[in-house]
Amino acid sequence: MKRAILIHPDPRLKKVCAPVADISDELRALADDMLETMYDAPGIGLAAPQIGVLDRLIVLDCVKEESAPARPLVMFNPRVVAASDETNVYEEGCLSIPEQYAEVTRPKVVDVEWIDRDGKLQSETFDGLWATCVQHEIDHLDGKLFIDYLKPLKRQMITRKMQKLKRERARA
Ligand code: K1U
Ligand code: ZN
Repeated sequence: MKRAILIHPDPRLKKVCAPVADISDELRALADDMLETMYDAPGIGLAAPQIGVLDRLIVLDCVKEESAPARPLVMFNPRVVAASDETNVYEEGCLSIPEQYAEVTRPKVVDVEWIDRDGKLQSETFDGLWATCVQHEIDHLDGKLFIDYLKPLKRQMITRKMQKLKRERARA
């Protein structure tokens, strides 16, 4: 089932999410809903707080080529265990901040550990767009948005645009 994506500013997007204890069928169904919502948007990632669920759960699929097979990843309790000194600048977007983009600098390569949908501990090294996206999604679990990396004036400008967008959507 497709879920509604929260738009910034929303207090739920500023909360630190709670770790999940056991991987239940209910959590697996939530992950499936998040993948459906992400692909429909379309996006390359989604974090549970973006649909109002304050659990440490993210999904991502950064395969861009139409001809390549999809690679949906579901990560419970993901954490960056190592990060490169080398950084990468990427023009990021966010499904909770539609049509706003800005350059963010992050470690280029990260090692991430997480629990998969079968309850198994996984780890992988991510580079390039995958590394940017997984860091962006883990930030969501800590109540952090990509605009928090920007100068206050730019962040305020984007926040005001989103307040206006929300007012317009509420009227429609
Ligand atoms: O977390 C989110 O809101 C999803 C976000 C992830 C992200 C994008 C760019 C850099 C870091 C993280 C998005 O998916 S925004 C949409 C987007 O980037 C995209 C949409 C369709 C095709 C390709 C990219
Ligand atoms: Zn986002």
